[in-house]
Amino acid sequence: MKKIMITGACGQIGSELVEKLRRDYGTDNVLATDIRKPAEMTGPFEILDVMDAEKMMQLAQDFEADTLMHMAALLSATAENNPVFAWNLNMGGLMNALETARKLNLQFFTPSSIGAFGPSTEKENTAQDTLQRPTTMYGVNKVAGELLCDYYYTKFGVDTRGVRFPGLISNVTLPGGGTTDYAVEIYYKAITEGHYTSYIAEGTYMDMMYMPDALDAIVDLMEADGDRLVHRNAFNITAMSFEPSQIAAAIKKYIPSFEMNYEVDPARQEIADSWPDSLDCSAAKEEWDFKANYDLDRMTKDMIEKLTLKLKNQAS
Ligand code: AKB
Repeated sequence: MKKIMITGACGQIGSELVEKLRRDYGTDNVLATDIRKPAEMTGPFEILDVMDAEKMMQLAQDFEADTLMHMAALLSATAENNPVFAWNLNMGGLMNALETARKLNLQFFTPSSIGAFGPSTEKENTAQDTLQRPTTMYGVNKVAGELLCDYYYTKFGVDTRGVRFPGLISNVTLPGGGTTDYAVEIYYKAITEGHYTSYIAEGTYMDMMYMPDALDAIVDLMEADGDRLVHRNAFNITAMSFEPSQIAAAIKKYIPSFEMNYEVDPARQEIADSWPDSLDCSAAKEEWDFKANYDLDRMTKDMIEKLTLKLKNQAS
């Protein structure tokens, strides 16, 4: 990767990915694109609606990109509220990005998700290759996306790569419209209000990962020797699996007065119930040495330190 173009650069992953790639590869070698202009951004930026195939191609060509990272997508809860728009954006955007990669011979990354599994998949230690019958529009998009990326590799030789992300937790950009968002919101509320009302029920396990591990995983996979990759586009990766009372207990270690109660949102609970409790990520370990450095306690300590500082600075 020498000249990298990113779609969805203002999103939860995109905003931090741009910063990391600019640190690693040089500011001018990373073109950030999004449908809206960010409040702050130093370095190349262009407005791009991923539905605009022509502009996507033109921007990649003008930038002389050798890599395209397609991050723009609607998350699970938003997609479920607007399935037709989700299909059009998630699949239309992905097709435009894959065609750009094919025509310009770009290395390609796009994320899949734990949402690519459904209620008939085994819940624990979910295998890399297993039954995928998701019951959400987001899941349907993710499975179709995984297959499309495989297709572009086998049919056209595009160097497509991807992971199935779990819920991602970060202290920089808030996620929007996901089912796992509670695991980010809880830290903000713990610091600002000392209290959080969880929309996910006690006992609901989902895989999670701290953003620094997610960013390292993207770069490690993109830099991995292609000859070692058997799966390419949909590697299970995870760092931890927990349910709401466990994250609350981890926060209580650092904020002893923190309290949590529950007001379950049936729509997001149904999505969470259809997803795995924990993933088996042995294929990612074997094929490109995936590892995660943050467990729940280490992440919680870092989140509370960094967020406290950030919220204090914002207030002053
Ligand atoms: C969501 O909750 O929709 C995402 C995901 C797990 O893909 N965070």
